Amino acid sequence: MQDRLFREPSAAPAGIVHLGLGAFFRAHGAIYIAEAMAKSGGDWGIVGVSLQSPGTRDKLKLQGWAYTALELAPEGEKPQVVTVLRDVLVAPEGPQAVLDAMAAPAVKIVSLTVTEKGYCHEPSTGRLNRAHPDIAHDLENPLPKSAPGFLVRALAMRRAAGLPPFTVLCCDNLPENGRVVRGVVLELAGLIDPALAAWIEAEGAFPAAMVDRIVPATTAADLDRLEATAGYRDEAPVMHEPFRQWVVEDDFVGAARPDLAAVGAQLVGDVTPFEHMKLRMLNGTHSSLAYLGYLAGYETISDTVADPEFSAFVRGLWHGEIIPVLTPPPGVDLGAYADALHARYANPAIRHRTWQIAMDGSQKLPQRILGTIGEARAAGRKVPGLTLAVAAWMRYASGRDEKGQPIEVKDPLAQRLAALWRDDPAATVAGFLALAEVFPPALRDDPGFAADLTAALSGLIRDGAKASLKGASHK
Ligand code: CS2
Repeated sequence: MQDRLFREPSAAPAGIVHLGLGAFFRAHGAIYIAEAMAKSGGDWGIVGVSLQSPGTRDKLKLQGWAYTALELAPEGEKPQVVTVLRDVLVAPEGPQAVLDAMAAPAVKIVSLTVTEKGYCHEPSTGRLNRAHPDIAHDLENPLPKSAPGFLVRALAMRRAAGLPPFTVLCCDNLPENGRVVRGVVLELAGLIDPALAAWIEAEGAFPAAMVDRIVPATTAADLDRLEATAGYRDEAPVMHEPFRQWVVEDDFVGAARPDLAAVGAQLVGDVTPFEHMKLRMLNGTHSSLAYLGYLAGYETISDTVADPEFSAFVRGLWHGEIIPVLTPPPGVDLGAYADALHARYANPAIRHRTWQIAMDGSQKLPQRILGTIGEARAAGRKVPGLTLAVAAWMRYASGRDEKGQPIEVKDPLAQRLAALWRDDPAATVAGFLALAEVFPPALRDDPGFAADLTAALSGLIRDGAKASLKGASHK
């Protein structure tokens, strides 16, 4: 047995550049792509790009870009060595090298997992946030900082070189993610060079995609455990559940893509119903459990749903609030989907921290929770559970837990959110509801919602998260 994981990197050209080389992509898209190449061939090796820090690159470099993906099932663990990466670049160290990689003739696809906030858009409208400091920078400088900036500048290089554009494949948890990234790219390109925007609009492709796999952050204990069982040291493994799903709109420039269908991805004409189902049923309840579970003192999602009251609460969210206003994708039974989600959450091998999921609530709530609330209220339906979840987010964002202890709130709006907290719950609710980038007009202008949210927040402050579940549960 070798001491450290190492594989000789392949010299075959890369067909994909991936922006945002976090654990999720390495445990999801990269594995599908590696399997598709093994099955059907093609030069689809990946150049990974870290947009922020060199940590992942430094570790993977020692391993020839190889890493272990460790499947965590209730019945045991299964390692798989993934060798699909050809190189890893760190954008702040060398933005030109990233642009050159994206403009290489062999590259057909640029995929992205840069998290919700990485698109520099306004979550409630989907439009480019021109006041974003990175966008302001990228408008003035040819060497970008933001993901939209890299896409636009690299597409400009391709156009100048007479190459076709690459397909932009967004793999973040945004509704109609292809349309959103297309919108921000066209808007930014239009501000730089209207002819470039017209070319991208005519020639480009921005397929939508629904991505799904639960990937908790890797811990130091995971590294040691893997070393003990696998017999080698891997400094950058990723942890994931057995389940995976990838539903992709089949719209690629020149139809050039890995044979994803051969390895279980679904290539469809319309991803929207799959996206809605996943964002609202999975991510919506994930966030609800994250805020309420954290406030109730639970460290992980599996700990949270092991509490029978939380288990009943989340089933109530699905059956009483979310499913009634959801159109199922063709052939999908939403009740069975909910049961499968519950089993995935309960997987004790996955230590997915409530704190991790609670991150960036201001960017996540609109598509995960607020859309359902808006549609349910418009249909005259009560949604006490999701309303309680929004109140729990507000309480969490105050930065103090139920025992008065500080919470490390990670959110681009963290400071503004904390400053909205008042002694009077109605005033707190009014302050939050005024956040136009989070709350859609229909909820901002709905006095009934403000009243329900105020009642939920008052109860949460008075009784605590766990005791508040009862009043918000469905039979
Ligand atoms: C989670 C997601 O961190 C979060 O916000 O809700 O990362 C979730 O685990 C994935 O979307 C599952 O596919």
